[in-house]
Amino acid sequence: MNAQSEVYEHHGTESDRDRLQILDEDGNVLPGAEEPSLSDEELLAMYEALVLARRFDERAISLQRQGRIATYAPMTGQEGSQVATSYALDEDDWLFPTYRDHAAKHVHGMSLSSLLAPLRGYRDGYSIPDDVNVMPEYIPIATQIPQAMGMAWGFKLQGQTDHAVMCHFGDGATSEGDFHEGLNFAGVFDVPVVFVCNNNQWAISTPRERQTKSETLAEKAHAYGIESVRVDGLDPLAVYRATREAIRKAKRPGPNEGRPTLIESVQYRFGAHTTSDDPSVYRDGEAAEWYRKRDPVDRLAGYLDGRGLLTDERETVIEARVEKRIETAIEEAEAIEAEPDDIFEHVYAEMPERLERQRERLRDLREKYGDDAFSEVLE
Ligand SMILES: Cc1ncc(C[n+]2csc(CCOP(=O)(O)OP(=O)(O)O)c2C)c(N)n1
Ligand SMILES: [Mg+2]
Repeated sequence: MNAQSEVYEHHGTESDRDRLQILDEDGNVLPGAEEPSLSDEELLAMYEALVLARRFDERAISLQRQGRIATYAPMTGQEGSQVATSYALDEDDWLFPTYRDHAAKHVHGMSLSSLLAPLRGYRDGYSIPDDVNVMPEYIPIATQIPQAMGMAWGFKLQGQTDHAVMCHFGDGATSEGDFHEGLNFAGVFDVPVVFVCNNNQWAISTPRERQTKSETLAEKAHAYGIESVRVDGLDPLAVYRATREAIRKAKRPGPNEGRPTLIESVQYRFGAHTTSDDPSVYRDGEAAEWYRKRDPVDRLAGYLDGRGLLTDERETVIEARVEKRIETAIEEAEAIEAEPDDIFEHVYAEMPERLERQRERLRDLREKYGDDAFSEVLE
């Protein structure tokens, strides 16, 4: 551990500040907390989506280690918030995700295999089916914020008040100009957009305390005349309630309605930034322990158990169904033939000579050794 992480990685501090919470760390409803109005079926479906996300993440990391997919951004610890925010959307609403929002994308309509296909180099992997309102994931930090705001503003100008737009980004994104421009514009023009800041405490190796001197990220909304809410991002019911209210507010006509909201969802990135990162170099496990005790999957399980909804049999059925769905998704994604030449396409209108030379070199190598040789190297 280096000196910097010693200073900045203290547990609890972030989450001890005010935040909306419904469940305690074991999944009991806190005194005076208001549960969202979700049916038993909806709660169980949400729980199954959480289990699916957790297992998918484990499998995806393992697939990357086996050389079967490219670099992957893990989401364990953050899936409770992802699932809950997407559950709060209506079907016609739009989602602008980042590279980490696999579960949010899936809950809003992307198939599991389509989450894996682009990571296998499939050229059309990032294209979105016509009936799914999810933008391709954004890798350049914060660029989705003005774009999401723009789409929502467009809906407003066209009088399409049945659409809201939800935009995900991380704590690191709040230091980008795009964040400030997007929020300012949304505030001035009453744009029906919901900004969800997934504060997982780290932007690769930069801790949250080094990102800003602001006490919370939610308070940044104040400068732009936008309402904000700070929510326990490991409490799926609290996240659902906060997001649902923000979506309703975005769509409600009337004075002070049809307005944007900034949600700061306080989480922790349990794993590495991506499969190319080693977090042990810049942080120790202490803070993680604090958050792990509040694991979103266990907490929702505790809540369902308390309501008599989660029997052992039901758990077994859910696990089996989830395993099967992931297995099928992997088979589907691996059945798609990717064309290695495609990595050189669609970047330049006219391919520079440098790239042409690289493409020729790859073609020569493939001809000489065959594609199986490449798989062996990866194995
Ligand atoms: C404009 C831009 N600058 C730098 C990067 C390199 N980069 C990739 S991820 C990342 C950290 C982002 O942190 P955060 O916004 O907190 O999101 P998280 O990865 O924690 O979900 C950076 C700096 C990038 N992708 N885009
Ligand atoms: Mg982050």
